[in-house]
Amino acid sequence: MKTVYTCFCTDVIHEGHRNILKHAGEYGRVVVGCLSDKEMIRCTKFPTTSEEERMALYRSLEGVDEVILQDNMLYDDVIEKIHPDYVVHGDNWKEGAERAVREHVEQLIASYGGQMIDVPYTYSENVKKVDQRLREKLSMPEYRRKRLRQLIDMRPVVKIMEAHSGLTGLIVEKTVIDGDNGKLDQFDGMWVSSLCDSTDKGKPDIELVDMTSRLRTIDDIMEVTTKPMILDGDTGGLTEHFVYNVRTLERMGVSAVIIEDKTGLKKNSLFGTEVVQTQDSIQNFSAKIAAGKKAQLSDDFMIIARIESLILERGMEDALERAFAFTAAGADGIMIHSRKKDPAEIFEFCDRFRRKDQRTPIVVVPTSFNQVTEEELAVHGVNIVIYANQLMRAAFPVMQKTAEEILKSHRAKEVDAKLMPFKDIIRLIDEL
Ligand code: SPV
Ligand code: MG
Repeated sequence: MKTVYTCFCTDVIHEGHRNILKHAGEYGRVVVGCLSDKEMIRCTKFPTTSEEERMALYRSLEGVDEVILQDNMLYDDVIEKIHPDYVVHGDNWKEGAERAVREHVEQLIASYGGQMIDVPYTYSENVKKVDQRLREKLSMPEYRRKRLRQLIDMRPVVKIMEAHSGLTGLIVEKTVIDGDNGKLDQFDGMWVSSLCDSTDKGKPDIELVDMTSRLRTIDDIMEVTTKPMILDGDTGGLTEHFVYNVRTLERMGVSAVIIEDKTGLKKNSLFGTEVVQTQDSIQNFSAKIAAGKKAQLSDDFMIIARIESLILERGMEDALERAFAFTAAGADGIMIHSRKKDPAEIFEFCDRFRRKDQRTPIVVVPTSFNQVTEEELAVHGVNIVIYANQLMRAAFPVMQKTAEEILKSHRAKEVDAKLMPFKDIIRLIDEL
């Protein structure tokens, strides 16, 4: 009896999966692989059920002889283990980012005479509806909110990209690449930066854009995405206001707010000591964190304390003292910021913090020290890397140049070849 293998990477079974099983059954004994959580999240599919629940679901299906866990999206582990005679998959993986995976699997099984079977993908209304419902489920506050904590446990480093609108949110949500190790890769979530949110509104980053307006941006992004969101909460404002905002953010499904230990008129950290900025006292800021934690209703929401000592050149000892004090006050994570070109002070902070605290997540924003890789940061104990402003900085010069060129040419013909056709942009946008 031949062995037929197919990998499922879903929480919900629809007629497309049943069709695959039907085809598979015609070739031999059907083994279904359940893609592990850690690999599933790299393919833009976040599980809403556990590996055990998914395996039980697959086992219950007609035409399934055995279910195993697949812990490598490139199939190496299962192929080595069961040497399937056939690998069956929907033919949608012949295109897009998944193509490289298919090619890899084809090579692996060809080495011992195995064959690929590409079943025509089921593009039915019902399949579309099931996929859509799954996405909608993931966008619900209770699923989205807890996803950041889940990712911190699952990923060597959680990769967060800035989004300041529905469209940039969609870019963060949907951009998938064939990574260097042949595996698919993507961003894990979004950072709603005060700098980019303010800049997009043509305003300075001084807490002038108020919470109502920030919530509007959050909602715009949330309406069209499912990935977790970290809000740049500036100083958190008055403690009396912060406690209300914590509740609002939780209710909306935001996963974390990062507040910085500054007080008075906040200026962007990238200005450092070139402008007047006042750091809050350890006591006041600890009280703000503690009040926020007390106000919080869900278990998943995170309040992360951002330390500005290195930005304001107050020294490493001050940064560390604050980190331990803020953690003791209840902070769920520490963000350490620096505007040095070199990551040395960030590494030193992380190493020294980790000597005493191996558990509290560390967040960094490598805008200035941008030569550092995610892997190097992870070695020093960093859990979350935020790319805080790159999408906005990428778009702005191109928009400005385009405006200048149209003015110069008195028409749009000259710029047109450099622009993306609108039909390619709207491909990102889902229709109900
Ligand atoms: C932001 O993105 O608004 C930040 C990070 O707070 S930084 O601009 O580096 O201060
Ligand atoms: Mg900010």
